[in-house]
Amino acid sequence: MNKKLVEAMADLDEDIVLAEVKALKDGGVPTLDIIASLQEGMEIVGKRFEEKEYFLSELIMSAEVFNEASEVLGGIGEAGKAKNGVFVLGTIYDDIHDIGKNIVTTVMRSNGFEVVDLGVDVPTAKFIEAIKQHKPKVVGISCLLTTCFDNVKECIQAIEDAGLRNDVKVLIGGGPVDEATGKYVQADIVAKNAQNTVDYCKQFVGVQ
Ligand code: B12
Repeated sequence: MNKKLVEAMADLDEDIVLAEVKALKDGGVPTLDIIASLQEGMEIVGKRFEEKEYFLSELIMSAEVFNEASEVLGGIGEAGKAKNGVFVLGTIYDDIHDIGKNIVTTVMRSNGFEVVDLGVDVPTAKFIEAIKQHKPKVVGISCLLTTCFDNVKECIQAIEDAGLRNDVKVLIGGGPVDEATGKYVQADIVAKNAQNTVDYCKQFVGVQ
């Protein structure tokens, strides 16, 4: 982790974040490592919000700084040829967080997956429709709100009720999601970051 970048992100110091991201990028630091530091800074933003040191305006500001930093990074990777099959991904209904999901989308595309990104606040029916239409081997559900864990559980149960659960592996991810959440919602895998997601999906589709 780059301490200066983590702290600047946590302090919402836009100028330092952008300068540091540029310096790291120019110094050849891998994009995903830079994102990991930004993500750690966002963790601290979240904690400060919980502790009422920050308010909603700071959360909004953090998203803006993160998105600007992503622009400095100039895209996380080129979309490769989609040879590894389809990955359907969306943020569960009632949740509009999409920064992490968008990173996963980009990194999966640059690793040869065709990503069908369903967006945010995605209803269960839309996941099921997309599974029937695109026949993915892996489905990803992003969830950043503990209040939405039951929605994820309901969605995975509905995939099973539709007779599709044996056809797909379900990966979940998002800040507060952990192994216990994975068990609760009956997901196959919990991924902590975009690189994990790529590794698991490659395993599932049988590529190195
Ligand atoms: C930025 C932010 C916002 C922005 C979101 C902007 C956007 N376009 O996404 C805004 C301001 C809109 C927002 C709103 C709210 N937020 Co908010 N937000 C955050 C914050 C600070 C950062 C999230 C983020 O982008 N992190 C950076 C990305 C890169 O990390 P990530 O999402 O975790 O993604 C990585 C991995 O998790 C993984 N991943 C992510 N998704 C997926 C999916 C799959 C399938 C896989 C495999 C992997 C994977 O890969 C990603 C890349 O490595 C978090 C704090 C936190 N630490 O999470 C709070 C946080 C999630 N928010 C929170 C809250 C409470 C809210 C609000 C309810 C606030 C309010 N009172 O209105 C609203 C909810 C609105 C809604 N209905 O969704 C709480 C949730 C608490 C809880 N227990 O549920 C948090 C945890 C803050 C806190 N500690 O209190 N928020």
